Amino acid sequence: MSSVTSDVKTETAEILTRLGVHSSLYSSGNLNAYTPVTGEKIATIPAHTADHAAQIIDAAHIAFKEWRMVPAPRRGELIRLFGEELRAAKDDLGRLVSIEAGKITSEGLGEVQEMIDICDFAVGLSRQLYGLTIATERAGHRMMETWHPLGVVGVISAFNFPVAVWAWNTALALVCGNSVVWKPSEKSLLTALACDALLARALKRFGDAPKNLSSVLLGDRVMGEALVDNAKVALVSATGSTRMGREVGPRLAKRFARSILELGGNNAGIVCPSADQDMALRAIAFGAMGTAGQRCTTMRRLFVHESIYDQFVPRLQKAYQSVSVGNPLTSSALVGPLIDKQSFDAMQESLKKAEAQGGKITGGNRVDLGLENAYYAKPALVEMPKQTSPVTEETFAPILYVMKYSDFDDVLEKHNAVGAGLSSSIFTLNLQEAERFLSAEGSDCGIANVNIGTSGAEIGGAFGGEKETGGGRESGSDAWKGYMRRATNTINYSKALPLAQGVSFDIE
Ligand code: UN1
Repeated sequence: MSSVTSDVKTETAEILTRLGVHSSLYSSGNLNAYTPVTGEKIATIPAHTADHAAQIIDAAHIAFKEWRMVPAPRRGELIRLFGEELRAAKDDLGRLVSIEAGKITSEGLGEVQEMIDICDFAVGLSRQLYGLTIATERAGHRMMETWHPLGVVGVISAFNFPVAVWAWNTALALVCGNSVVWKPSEKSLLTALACDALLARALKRFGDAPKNLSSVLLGDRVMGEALVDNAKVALVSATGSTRMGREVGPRLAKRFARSILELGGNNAGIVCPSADQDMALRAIAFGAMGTAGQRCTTMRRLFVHESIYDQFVPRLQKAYQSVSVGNPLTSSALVGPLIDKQSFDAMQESLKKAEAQGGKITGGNRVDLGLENAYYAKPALVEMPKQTSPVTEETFAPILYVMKYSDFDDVLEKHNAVGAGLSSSIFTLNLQEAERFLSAEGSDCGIANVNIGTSGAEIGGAFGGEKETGGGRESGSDAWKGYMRRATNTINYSKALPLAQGVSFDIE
């Protein structure tokens, strides 16, 4: 085992060197970096203090003041260069994501691709920060909207998408004229150092960007609090649990700061009588077992129509039994490790509760790879008699609760009867069912799909969800507006001063 460990550790150091991270940044300090692949410590990193955080935010604010006056298409050039750096570093950064988050190779690479995609999107956006021109009721007047940068944007990200979520926020924030301070998860510090180094390369090639345009805050929740409570931080975009959001949201609201919250998900699928079952099977397998169930968008609940239940669910069980679980660095397994023991324990706890509620479990056991501190688990499929706890809560692990339904209205109601509202999908070839699912009385989630799973969204759409998911939107569509402030401008080019609403106020 020690040779496996030292292999991973050595490879990590080699990757970090190639990505431009100096060894002094990860060879001593009070924060430990682990790999869930072997469960071993692979680096130690110095933590920032609250004083450092205040200085970093001050410096970012100075950078913002300069950056906001740089023309947006020129700001886009920085992101274009960053996209080039990411393309060149894709294999290394993807591998580092696999090492630090335990993702299988194609998902590690896919995450970096998501960064590249958002860079392309943001470059185009840098020439499209449009405002409206609006008809006015007054003669000789023009009314328009102007979009301005906001200030320092704080990004708080989670371990499970350690690089892509930062990139969604940073690419948009920077083309919109903001500076960025990032507090990554304590479980994914090395990928954060790597992203910072790659952006530094792009900044160097760019030439004249202000110093401290983008920084990383390394540490525990105190660093997150430093961002949340600092008046110079205009917006905090936070990804994590609903519990975290319940703390962050009100604190930001108290000082009238903006927030983009992307919190828990309890995403469901509905398999209707007319569904293409082969397609549904593949989509559900990826949605529920992919990334070892550690996506915000992971499918966690499944409703199957009673007329096909006995045909479809055994096929799903078979897929659960045969899915390969293994070391993502040395095998072609489809499911890698859980992030840590805490996560494995939470999974077992939920399975125990489900069993007590009449759940019938397939899988869910620990897979022994001879690595004491690594937590590999067979994904669990649990047939539930009813949607009781723990089905109604998010457990960040590969558990799919399956329930039978008979009536479409009833299943829509059950679908929406949980706190979270991130992603959802329906499998049907029936147009009425599909359209009703997407209608106002259908899915109440931020993402609603037909004949594809709940996870794996493209960057072009706005990403986020309703209710306890927090309501924020990141990534594509017009999510950029969340990173800017809108000014309504009215210009009078007449020689008179007509007042709106016909008000008269004539002084002598
Ligand atoms: C997350 O899990 O926080 O839609 C983000 C998806 C990915 C993003 C997930 N594009 O699954």
